[in-house]
Amino acid sequence: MEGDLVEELEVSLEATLAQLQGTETVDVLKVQQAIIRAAHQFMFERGLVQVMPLMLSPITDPLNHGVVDASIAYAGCRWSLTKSMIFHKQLALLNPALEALYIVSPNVRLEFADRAFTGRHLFEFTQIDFEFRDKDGVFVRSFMEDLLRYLFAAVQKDLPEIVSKYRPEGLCQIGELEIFRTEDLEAQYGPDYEHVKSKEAQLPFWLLNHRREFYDKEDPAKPGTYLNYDLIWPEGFGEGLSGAERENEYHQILKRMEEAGTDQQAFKHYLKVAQQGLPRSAGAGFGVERMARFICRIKDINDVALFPRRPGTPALF
Ligand code: ASN
Repeated sequence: MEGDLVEELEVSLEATLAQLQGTETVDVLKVQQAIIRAAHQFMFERGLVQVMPLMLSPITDPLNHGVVDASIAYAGCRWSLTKSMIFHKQLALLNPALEALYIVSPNVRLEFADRAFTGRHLFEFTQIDFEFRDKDGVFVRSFMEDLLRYLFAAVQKDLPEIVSKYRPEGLCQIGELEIFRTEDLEAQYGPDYEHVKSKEAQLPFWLLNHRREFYDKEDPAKPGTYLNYDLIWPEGFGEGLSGAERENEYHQILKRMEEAGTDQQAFKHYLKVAQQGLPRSAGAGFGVERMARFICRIKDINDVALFPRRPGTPALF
């Protein structure tokens, strides 16, 4: 599948320019701007320090699904384009003066063509990624609910015409969000549980316990389950945030890497630091484009992007 294209596409210049000049495209841009502006303000008020994004690093998120490799050789080292700054978030917290941080983080994930028409995948996107030292999932979820309330209020206040165009009923009220576990939903709805539940939901909800990357902490009280959480948008818009308490103990990281088949050599410096002691932390990251897509009820985010980045699909600009 690697390198497969959706079709042998003749990407037309006319269609590309028509999309570039579309009205909805600008609505989405304005919503994204309002989200980022309000997120900066909220983070500042809550004392999170902004860390600048990195686009290249010797280590990046291995993800829990395959993507096309995006790495280059430079200065005697192999650098990967950032898939997420998860490890940099943990490492930054080694600085005792940093207790909580956030990054407006551009990520590149060269997804395969099977994700071309999910409606929510761009192979370049921006996530607002944050991490707290010595906090747990309960804290992070409550923080995110406060942030969501703040962002929705800001978008509603700054862009009333856009909100009423796409959501005449107004943006949903965010209280304490419902919490579900993957194993319970799977038992109830079958393998497509996340999508089915997202479609039937009217409000965002939390989904706990996903089996995925080695850095999400395994529950010591219930091995084989994980202290991670996704925020799922309702109305079928699907996953909008993922986060976790982190695996920070060396032996546990090694065990999880072995289970995941991670190349430990590639992480040798990270592992050395983990051996000396990584801070206990928890955090999450949410996709800015996905939040805007939900707010504007856009079926496919790539149809309203100034510069589409549809998985497995060529682009002109
Ligand atoms: N930002 C996510 C987290 O904090 C990781 C990811 O984007 N894969 O867990």
